[in-house]
Amino acid sequence: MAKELVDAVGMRRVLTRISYEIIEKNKGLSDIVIVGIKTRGIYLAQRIAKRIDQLEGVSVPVGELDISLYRDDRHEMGTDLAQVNGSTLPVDINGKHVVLVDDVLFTGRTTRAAMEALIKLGRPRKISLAVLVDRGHRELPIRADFVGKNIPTSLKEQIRVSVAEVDGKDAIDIEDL
Ligand code: 3GP
Ligand code: 5GP
Ligand code: MG
Repeated sequence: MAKELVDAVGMRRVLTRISYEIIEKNKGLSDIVIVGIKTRGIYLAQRIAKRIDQLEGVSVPVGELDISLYRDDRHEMGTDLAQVNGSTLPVDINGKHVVLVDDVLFTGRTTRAAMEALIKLGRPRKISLAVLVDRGHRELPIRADFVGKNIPTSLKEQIRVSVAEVDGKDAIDIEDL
């Protein structure tokens, strides 16, 4: 059974807050590139960029990374391999501050793979991480700089992130596996 934790209005507020935090920590915004991770992170990245433009009048470039997690058949921790399938980066990331955006931060393996992909593409001055939800259970020493919601979960639960562009609505739900 799914339980809604955040509705569309709440999600807009969270993304607005993250946008303000990115603005606050990056005076000028001139060397920022926002990079969304695979499906839903891409739409969240686009929304943050749009909000920053509305608030500051600065058009921040948005790129995309496609990272897949290959799981062993057993659904256990420590068995995922994160692999990069593709990327579209609008600008050279050398010397830039890249803000990675993902929907859910869990073990940290996706973020690690994303950082490796970025470093192969260039030498960013800095990499930050923004996530809509941190559900805990890290397996690597990775943390997010900008967190929408901290939602502690058990391994028997999962977070469902819905975005209007893909799912027809905006919401964050928690459900039992
Ligand atoms: P996303 O591509 O928008 O991030 O992995 C495919 C989808 O399944 C993901 O959408 C994600 O939202 C959802 N999902 C739910 N639980 C998990 C999980 O534990 N691992 C991964 N990789 N995806 C999950
Ligand atoms: P990690 O690599 O940190 O284990 O997992 C992060 C990636 O897996 C994110 O891209 C996210 O989409 C997906 N993921 C992991 N756990 C969940 C979850 O509970 N809900 C959703 N929606 N995605 C998850
Ligand atoms: Mg994701």
